[in-house]
Amino acid sequence: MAPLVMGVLNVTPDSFSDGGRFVDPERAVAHGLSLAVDGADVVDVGGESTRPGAAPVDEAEELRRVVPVVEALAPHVRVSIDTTKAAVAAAALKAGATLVNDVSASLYEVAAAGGAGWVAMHRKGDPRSMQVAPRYDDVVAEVTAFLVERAEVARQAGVGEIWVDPGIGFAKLARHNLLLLRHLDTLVATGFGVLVGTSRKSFLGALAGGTPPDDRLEGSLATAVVAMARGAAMVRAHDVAATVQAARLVGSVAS
Ligand code: PMM
Repeated sequence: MAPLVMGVLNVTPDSFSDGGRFVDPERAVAHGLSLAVDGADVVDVGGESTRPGAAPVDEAEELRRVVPVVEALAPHVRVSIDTTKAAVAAAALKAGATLVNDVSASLYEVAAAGGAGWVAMHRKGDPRSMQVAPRYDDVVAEVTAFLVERAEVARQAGVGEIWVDPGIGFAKLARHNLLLLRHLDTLVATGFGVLVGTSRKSFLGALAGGTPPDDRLEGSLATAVVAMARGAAMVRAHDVAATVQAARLVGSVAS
């Protein structure tokens, strides 16, 4: 089976690659629908930027950004809510989302209560502090142990669909990201579904000699293919049509 593709829909003024483009709800919904037409299996709606250095958004503002968009998209495509706030996750589930994409790896109780799936992502610190000299003795072992612990707790709490995500670019230097991709089989071997998001991230720009976010399609696809070939069952991407094509190819080669 081809790996799944989660399309990114940031309803924020300040995300690193598409910030400001989809703050207007009508434009956000139109873009979400176009991601579905392009073949996204899930559209990931986020109202707070998680990029390094981003300022926090208050709950009322985040709710105002995401709830109408989730409501409009949910009849047409599976919707995940990218948030670290329990109230936002709960409201989005009520509005029709069925997956909580949780970069804080802490909202499993909301997912359990709403009968939704849950993504646990690894990060250290918050967006303001996370790129300040991240240090690991063994990044693969540490990320894997953290995610397995979170996933087990979520399973005990009654979450039926659990995904784990190494959090590429979250409190990680380029070499940490490369190690996590190179050894993705370690995470895959845990038996939990693995989601990977490399799309347009800064380490791709750095490794390609300084390309800006909009010029990182090649690096995004190359790393998504590596992740899928190593067993990722879902990749998170901005360029959905191209990534779906790559995912189908990986699926055909693998089966
Ligand atoms: N990356 C971003 C936001 N949310 N969620 C998961 N599960 N995995 C990721 O790698 C991830 C995420 C940052 O990228 P964006 O600002 O383009 O959304």
